[in-house]
Amino acid sequence: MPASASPAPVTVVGLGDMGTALARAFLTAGHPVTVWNRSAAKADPLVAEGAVRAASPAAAVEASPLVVACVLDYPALREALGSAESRLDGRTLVNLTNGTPEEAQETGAWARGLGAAYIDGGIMAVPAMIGTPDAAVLYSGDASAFGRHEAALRVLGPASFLGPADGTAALNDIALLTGMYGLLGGFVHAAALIRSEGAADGSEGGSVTEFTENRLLPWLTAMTGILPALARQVDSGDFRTEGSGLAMQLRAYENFLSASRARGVRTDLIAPFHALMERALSAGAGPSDDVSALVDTLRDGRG
Ligand code: FVH
Repeated sequence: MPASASPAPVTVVGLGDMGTALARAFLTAGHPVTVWNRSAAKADPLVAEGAVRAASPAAAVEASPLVVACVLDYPALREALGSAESRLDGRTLVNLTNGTPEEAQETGAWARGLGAAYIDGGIMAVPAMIGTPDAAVLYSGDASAFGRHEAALRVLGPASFLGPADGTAALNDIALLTGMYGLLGGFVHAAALIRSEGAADGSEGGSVTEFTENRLLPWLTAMTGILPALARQVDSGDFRTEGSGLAMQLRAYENFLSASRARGVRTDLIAPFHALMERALSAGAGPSDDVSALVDTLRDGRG
């Protein structure tokens, strides 16, 4: 956007927690904002802040060259925009709804078939972070449409364009979230172990707060440092480690399982990793390979 140009009109479809935060960020940045939500009352606070309430999805789409949608899921998106199909021609649809790469591809084909440019996105933020430097948003799809609307999209937070394939942003979004849930799963299991302390004699379990602040956080923070080396092993196919071979890790992991069982802590979260290590070793991974070798074993599950 040239320095002198005024912010372009934006339509936001879907005013749940996230859609409301998106619309508010556009308003704060001075964009004329038109909003539509299935439950119309959710637009009231934004209208009080200067947004225009569209009477229908079609009117919402017609109002702006840039339509940002953020609803529960892709079926909801198609339901929301179904009656606006004839108005999408010439518009850019930026879909920030969480979904699979396959859904992104189908939706991209649908939007292009209606004459719209399509950009799919993944929001790596909670609503309170929108409009701040902490709100990373991933995009992929129509590169020239992204270029045309980049200034507006940067209002939401730092924007990364990952390439022309509709599904790339969704795949990266899901990979990042599965990485996060791995971390959360590890926390849940570790906390259950700490709470189990003293359970046999009926006394109160250990303090998870004390454990987390003094030991878990420093440990995990230090351990994130090994990820780039593991990533290089995955990319190169050379999984050999100088420090922590799979055979040693498998033996230690057996202790994690027995100590958990002895304390009545379910192993649902950690047992699959043990099974994967066993599978990798019996499928030919070397005893001195690192856990990076498990990536190939996991990918055998394709199809
Ligand atoms: N909130 C978050 O922390 C995360 C952060 C990362 C990205 N996610 C994804 O963003 C999408 C929307 O999430 P949300 O937090 O806004 O979700 P809700 O507050 O539950 O609002 C849901 C909106 O979807 C509308 N909606 C649902 N079904 C339909 C439908 N069939 N037709 C039209 N609209 C529909 C709903 O409308 P209403 O119930 O108010 O009438 C809300 O506007 C989501 O993909 C997250 O995974 C958020």
